[in-house]
Amino acid sequence: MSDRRFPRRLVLSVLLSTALFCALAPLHAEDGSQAWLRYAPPVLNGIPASYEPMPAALVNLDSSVIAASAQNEMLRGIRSMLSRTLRLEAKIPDNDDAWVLGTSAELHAAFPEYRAPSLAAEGFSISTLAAHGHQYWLIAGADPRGILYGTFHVLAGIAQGQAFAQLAGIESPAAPIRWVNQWDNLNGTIERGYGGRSIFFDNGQVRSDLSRAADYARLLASVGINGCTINNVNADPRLLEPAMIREVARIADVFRPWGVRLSMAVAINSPQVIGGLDTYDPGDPKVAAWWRARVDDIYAAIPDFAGFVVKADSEGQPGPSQYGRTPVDAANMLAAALKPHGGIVLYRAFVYNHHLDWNDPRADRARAAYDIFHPLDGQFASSVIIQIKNGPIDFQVREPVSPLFAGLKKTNTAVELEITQEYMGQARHLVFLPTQWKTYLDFDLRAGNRSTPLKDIVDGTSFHRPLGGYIGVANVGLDTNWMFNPLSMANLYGFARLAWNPNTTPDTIAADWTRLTFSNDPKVVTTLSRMLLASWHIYEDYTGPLGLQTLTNITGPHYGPAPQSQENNGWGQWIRADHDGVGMDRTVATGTGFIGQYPPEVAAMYASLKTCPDNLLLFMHHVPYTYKLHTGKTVIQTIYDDHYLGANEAAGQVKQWQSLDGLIDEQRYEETLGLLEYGAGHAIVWRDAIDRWFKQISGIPDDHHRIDHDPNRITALQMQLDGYTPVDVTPWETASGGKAYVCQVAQSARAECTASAHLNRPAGWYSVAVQYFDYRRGDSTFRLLLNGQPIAAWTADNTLPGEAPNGDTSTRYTLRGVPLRPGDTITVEGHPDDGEPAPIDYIEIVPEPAGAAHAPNPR
Ligand code: GCV
Repeated sequence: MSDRRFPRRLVLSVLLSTALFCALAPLHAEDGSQAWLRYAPPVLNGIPASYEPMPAALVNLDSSVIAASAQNEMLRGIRSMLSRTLRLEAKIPDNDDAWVLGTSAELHAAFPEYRAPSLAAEGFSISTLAAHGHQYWLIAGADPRGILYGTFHVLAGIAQGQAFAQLAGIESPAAPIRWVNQWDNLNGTIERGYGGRSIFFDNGQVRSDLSRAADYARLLASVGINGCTINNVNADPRLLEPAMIREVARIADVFRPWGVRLSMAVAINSPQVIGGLDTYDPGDPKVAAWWRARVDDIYAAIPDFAGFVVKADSEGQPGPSQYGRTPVDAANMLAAALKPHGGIVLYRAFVYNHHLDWNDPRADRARAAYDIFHPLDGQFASSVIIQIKNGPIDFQVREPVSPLFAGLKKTNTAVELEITQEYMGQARHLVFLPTQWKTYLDFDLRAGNRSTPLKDIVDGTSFHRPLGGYIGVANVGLDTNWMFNPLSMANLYGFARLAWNPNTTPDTIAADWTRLTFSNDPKVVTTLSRMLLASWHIYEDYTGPLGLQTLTNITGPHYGPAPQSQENNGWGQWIRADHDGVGMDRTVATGTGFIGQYPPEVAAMYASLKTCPDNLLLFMHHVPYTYKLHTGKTVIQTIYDDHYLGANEAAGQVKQWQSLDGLIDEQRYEETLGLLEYGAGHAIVWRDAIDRWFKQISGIPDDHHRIDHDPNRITALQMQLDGYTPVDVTPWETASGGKAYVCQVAQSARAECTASAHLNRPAGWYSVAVQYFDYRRGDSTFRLLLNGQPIAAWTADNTLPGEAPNGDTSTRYTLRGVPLRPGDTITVEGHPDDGEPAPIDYIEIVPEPAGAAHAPNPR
């Protein structure tokens, strides 16, 4: 096994010379560690003119550690972007212009003429003031966090080439709770984390070096995030042991200068597991006393501790149901312990039975949260927030908004969004999630037959709740670039922008993030924004369209295609596909009744086939494959076509990125290109698997006869094999004919196997793709030979999530610009390694358009 993320590729041919690559080598390398805080000089149109009379002095009126961070950030950002070192002054100079940082009250005390605008908590105001014949550029916060957020706002504006006057104005956060959850384990792994190991924990302890945790807090603060839950919601009770709390306090110490409050996920059975009690019954006074004592200890070590996140009675986690108690009993008991210190409880509504009866047509996991929590509305303490996933299932590529948001009118709620791309290609596929989240946040649930969009419910407006907000499951790791894929950080940034102001458009988020992360060059901004904005729909097209959910392997790593895994088990992510039709009937009349959980107007819209949107049709209804959508096309043909469309568009994204060669620094350009090329190849795996599966189960052919009829494809079965032998693939649809071809060297005592094809293609330039399987373990090596001449070599050293040939591990290597003549022989030669038998599926030989400038080959 190797920890290398991309295949090591060595192109042996002389098809493209090294000199050409050198000539193309663009800007200096960047590693992504600075994310959107690069503070690169704003080169677009030069430095904005209004920065020329920029004050040289900086005064910080506030003595808090948070304002000290703002002051230091100001010095750092101005130095880096504008090559100016601001002069720190202890008081406002009366003989010079100055930047002035402070709370509104402090500014008013310093400048009696200053009219302090009314700011919500953590809000800020940017303005100028003329006094004593001088100009003062003011960053006023409602409080120290407001000062810090205002400072980052100004620095982000400068980075994007905006004049100070353009930044003037007032901003306040939409909601008080803007937290990230990290699902970090004490052993240093991260559940559903794709960016390396934990920045907090290692080997059962808090890391000695918390510099990445401090950097993370700075990143979070720069976009207004004010809380971070540091551990997995599948919580380890050991986190509450006294020695551990002292260690965790070190994390809180590095968060504090950035205004990020620390929170912990807790296991409800902790009193029994680590407390020595014989029960964890929330109704038992000694259990409540145990929690009170633990909470007192936490606050002694972490005075600004934010509170607890609780996952209980869910996916095997212990919960109050063990004692016949409800979530109210558990949440209110914890709230009683925390409230005297100002702490809160985020109790998750992700509670469901994962042993549902597949044979029961009324059983429906989507109903669970509403069925359990709606009857409890009004009983939760005022410092409890119910943390609800955006949809009723589990972060699928598309779901309706959870009806529970409209069902809790007397309870605080927060929406939980998943930044880490668990069901969304796990940071290997490009999926810009703010586009998806915005459709959820804008969705109007019509509670009480009036406008109640989700964003107004969670910020407390719709039902006049004092608390509420946004939780994003982030799961950054020790990887230098935080999330493995340089483009994935757009999701963390976008989450924060929406949590601050849910009316921010995805276009604005994409453009701002691109400018801050890569470049102000208009071509970069336009091209990358377009790629980001299209990506969710593209991913939906080649995975699970029409409300089918992602169709990934739900009993495995949630990554590659495995539609059958949805069915016939207790997990309840069913799509009920059979020979005649597909979709979950969730109507009240004939189905599970889920639709009846929505307020009447929304329920009516989903219940009627006439008004149910196509993109959620199969989430709400079971229909025949021949059912015609609003587009006039049948369900089955739409499934086929969407998958072809999505895979084509994923290939198009590679070309769009390549158009930025030379405009992006080399390291991030190359990393991103490698991932986009991989993603485009995997989109083909998705397309073929899902279309094959639906063709088989429906028995209805594709109108365009594309499925398994690719004229450019030669399967291993059709090649001349030397050493390669077939094995069954599970699920069958993820390989041609359900077989992979493996090189079992141990059995044959040979070092390599080959698969050859005699070609009779017209003379010309071709690209040659080899579809093979790359397990997490083993680094098999491959060579490609043209008439015996080696033309490429690569290593299968990607760390894909699987140890068998299937949709998780199927990947491709493509060599472009191969000159073929009739009668040529192309050979794939595989050398197994460490139990990975150099498995192959097929080769694909595609003519390149005449005169086309070849995209460079893998480097
Ligand atoms: C932390 C899904 C994920 C789990 C996660 C769970 C949750 O089921 O696959 O890894 O557990 O959601 O949100 O609690």
